[in-house]
Amino acid sequence: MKNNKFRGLKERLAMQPCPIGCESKCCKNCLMGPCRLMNKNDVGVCGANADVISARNIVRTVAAGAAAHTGHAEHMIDFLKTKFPDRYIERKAPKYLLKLWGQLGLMPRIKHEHFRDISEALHATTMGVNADYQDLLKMAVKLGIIDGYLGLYLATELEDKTYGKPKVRKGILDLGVIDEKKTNIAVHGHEPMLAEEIVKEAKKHKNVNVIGVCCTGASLLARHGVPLAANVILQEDVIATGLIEVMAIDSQCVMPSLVVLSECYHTHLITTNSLSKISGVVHMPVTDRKSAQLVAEKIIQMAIKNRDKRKKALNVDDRKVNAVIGFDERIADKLYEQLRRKEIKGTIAVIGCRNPRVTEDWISMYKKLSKDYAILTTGCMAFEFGRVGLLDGKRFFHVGSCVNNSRVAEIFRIVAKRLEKKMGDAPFLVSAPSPLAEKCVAIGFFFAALGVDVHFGYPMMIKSNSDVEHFLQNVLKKHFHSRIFLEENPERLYRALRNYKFD
Ligand code: BF8
Repeated sequence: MKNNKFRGLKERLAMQPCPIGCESKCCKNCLMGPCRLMNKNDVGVCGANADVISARNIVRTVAAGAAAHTGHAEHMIDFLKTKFPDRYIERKAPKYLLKLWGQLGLMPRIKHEHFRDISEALHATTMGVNADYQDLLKMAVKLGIIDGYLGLYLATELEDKTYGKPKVRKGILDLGVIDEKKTNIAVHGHEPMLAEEIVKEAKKHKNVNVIGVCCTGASLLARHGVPLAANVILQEDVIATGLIEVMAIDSQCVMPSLVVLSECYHTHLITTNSLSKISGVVHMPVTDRKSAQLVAEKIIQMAIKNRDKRKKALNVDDRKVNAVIGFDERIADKLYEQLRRKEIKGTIAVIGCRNPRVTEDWISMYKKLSKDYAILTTGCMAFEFGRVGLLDGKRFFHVGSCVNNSRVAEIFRIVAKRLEKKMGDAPFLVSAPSPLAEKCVAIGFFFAALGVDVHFGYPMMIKSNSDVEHFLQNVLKKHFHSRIFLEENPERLYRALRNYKFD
């Protein structure tokens, strides 16, 4: 059914976020609520105080993020019909961390059993189960470890084995990579199994242009130099060019708004992951390499046919920017040398989403900081640096998609080892100035568990002056040498980092 009442992202943003939810003082874990704590000593109907509510919300957020990343790895395992690796975390993590996590009771269960840890986090946060905010936050750290190793590391490793490692080369990005003269197929999401087949198949057709969106796009850019059209906030703009014949969706960060929008144009939306169906959208299941290849062929034929249906009035955008892309852990040695020679003070990984609620100019702040620090970047933030021409491969390094934050963790691990330090004592910071998805919070907890300080630039449930904040700063510091902190003002973070003393 045609629906011409499409309201774009900018219009929808007029709906203000709930200020109580923003501070994580809202609980809807049972039907006596939702309870909203307005005053200092308020408690919910069940008696849960602000710290318990906030900690429960954090645990649920990290559990959801970890479920998405470990789900990504699991879908790769199903797709490849391969086995879940044995003792994966034990083989990947540094020994001193395994010892520490063991002492603190944070070692995830082995093999597939980590899904039980995720389900138990949901159980623990249901009404009337765990009301110890410290214990809950410890659970969030454990989920972070699960997210990092059994999500980010495992997904990246399986993808690298199947599709190859990235290569340092020139790439292009921004909406102008959509080519008016060609048949355009957008691949959008995070799990690149179908997109990889589409890229392969498209080589047989001279006039087919494959372009990436979000992290499926970032991974194709890093591995094969496939042009990247958009990050999360530009996904609607991709369709609004009127030049996209098919958008093939796999999973995660896909706005449901695309359905109504695509009806305004000739674009066919196709979902392909059984978890990620959208009502009103044709579903073509991709479950293994054979089905991926067949669906890829079908989609290309469908796109070629659909090109004749393009409407005349098109919002063609010709912005496109060159970038140096395709970095991975192989730059660790170079960063170590730069640190040793005191050419840089440290390494900052600017990761995560581009939340349209965040209007501060973080990019200029990091540009200034890049005089003192090497900047690694992934996901939607990497796209933001690319758009303004900062991905030069000299001070700014594009390290791929969000699951490729495992490459950041590896770089940190290798550099710290060469410095003969623990990661918690090396000059590293992870900064997510504009988080949007639960996955981004899970990644933050992973790096905190590794001992790396983590900055968030948007109030992802970290309320100032609370016991939760105290835990995330001081208790983490004591055990891991890390802290998770909120700073919404770029200038303040700049001043703090310029004179930062890494201990
Ligand atoms: O995994 S950065 S909005 S696209 S969640 Fe999503 Fe956030 Fe973008 Fe990729 Ni990552």
